[in-house]
Amino acid sequence: APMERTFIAIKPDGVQRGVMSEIITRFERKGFKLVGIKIMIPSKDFAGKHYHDLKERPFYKGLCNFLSSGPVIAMVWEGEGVIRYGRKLIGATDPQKSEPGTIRGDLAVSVGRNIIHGSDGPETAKDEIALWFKPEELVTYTSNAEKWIYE
Ligand code: DAT
Ligand code: MG
Repeated sequence: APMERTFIAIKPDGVQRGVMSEIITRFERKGFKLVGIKIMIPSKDFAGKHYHDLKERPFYKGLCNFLSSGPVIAMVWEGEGVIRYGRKLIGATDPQKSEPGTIRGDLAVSVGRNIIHGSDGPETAKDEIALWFKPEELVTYTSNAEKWIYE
């Protein structure tokens, strides 16, 4: 898989529950590289933009209100296959259906409080990174471990 970037956010429930380091650790241990990170409280309008694909869903308003209810850790992670594999690390949308071993499977119980967001494909990754980060907020660097992670 080619080198790619994905947008990952720890939602207000994940921040409040004190699992941000646990989540970062899982991406880091896998071998993915953190290239952007910040903490912010998104406005409702901003949350609406982030979730615009779900505008017609009955839970849209509640979802946007929730995302803007407290601090969010916004991140960009880089690596081969990170978009698809990031979703694997996160687990199914409904934590009742997420496998044990996944972030939602291990750390969450209900769909409206599933603690983390991850881009679902190359297009959304591109759009979400552009929405949350200015280009100069993302860093390009070589990790010392890279030669031990990639052939
Ligand atoms: P994901 O976050 O796994 O990409 P999604 O994009 O379909 O899932 O939905 C975005 C978020 O909306 C999801 O993380 C939690 C919330 N959500 C999804 N389906 C829901 C439902 N049936 N009831 C309440 N909230 C829901
Ligand atoms: Mg989604």
